[in-house]
Amino acid sequence: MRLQRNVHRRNTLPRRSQLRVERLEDRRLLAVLTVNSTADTVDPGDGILTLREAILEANANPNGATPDEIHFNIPTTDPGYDAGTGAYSIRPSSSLPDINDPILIDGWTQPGWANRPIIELDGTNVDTDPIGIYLHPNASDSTLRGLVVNRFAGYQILSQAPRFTIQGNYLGTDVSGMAAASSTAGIGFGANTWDANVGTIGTNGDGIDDELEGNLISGNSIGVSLVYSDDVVIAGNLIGTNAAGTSMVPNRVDGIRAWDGTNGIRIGTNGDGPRMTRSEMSSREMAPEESICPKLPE
Ligand SMILES: [Ca+2]
Ligand SMILES: [Ca+2]
Ligand SMILES: [Ca+2]
Repeated sequence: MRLQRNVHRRNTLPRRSQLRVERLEDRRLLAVLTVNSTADTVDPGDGILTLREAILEANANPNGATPDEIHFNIPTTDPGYDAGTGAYSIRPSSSLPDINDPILIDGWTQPGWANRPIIELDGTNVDTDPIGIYLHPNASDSTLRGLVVNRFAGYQILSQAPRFTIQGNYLGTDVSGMAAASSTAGIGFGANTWDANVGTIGTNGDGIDDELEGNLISGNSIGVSLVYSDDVVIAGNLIGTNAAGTSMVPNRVDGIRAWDGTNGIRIGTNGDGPRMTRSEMSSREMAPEESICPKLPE
């Protein structure tokens, strides 16, 4: 219930905030913040930068529409590193700060990354307001890339920010991408947008890194949920399968659900690119039990 209340609160943020006039004196150079620990501490003087600290710092540095960037360079000596999986697991003890300024969180920067995400954000220990990453309406033009986000009972990712990009992530699976690692408590959505117009979930089809930009969104209750969010493209993803696309890791209720008040959704590409047919494959062939609801009745 607490989750619902908090989400409701977030969903009733004043629309005026999206129309805030940018104050030029607030513009600064973008910051690149390199996370070097899986810890969840906030201690500016300890010589390590945690993801929580990086988000706080990025929020505190208003930078217009040019995102700050959060990179990763976590050593293999970190206790969150698993040599077996090659992944680095961040297990916050409470939900991370809301992101309220444009951001690029880029898991592709972690040394050892090789075409699959190895930075895991694991919600096992988050009981209150369990959202992996939350983009506040003021965090427009943000990109969340190359992360494994799992085991949050609410949303792995919740975006209320316009012009968002969610790419190259595993949402709802373990770091191997071969098994579900979601929460069966709560609602357990993969990527949810709410009043977040214009966005890309998956590839942008520009010919650069397009295949890597696809997300794996499996093992959730609903994989992708769109609420009051117009003009969103969902393309090049694997939804309801394993990372190899060889077997099903279903989203238990729906693969993609576009709720009422959502218009202009495109699933798959417009056909003028060289490939990016994985969304179509996953929804039509690999997981035929998954449904796509274009518009639900009120
Ligand atoms: Ca620190
Ligand atoms: Ca910032
Ligand atoms: Ca691309």
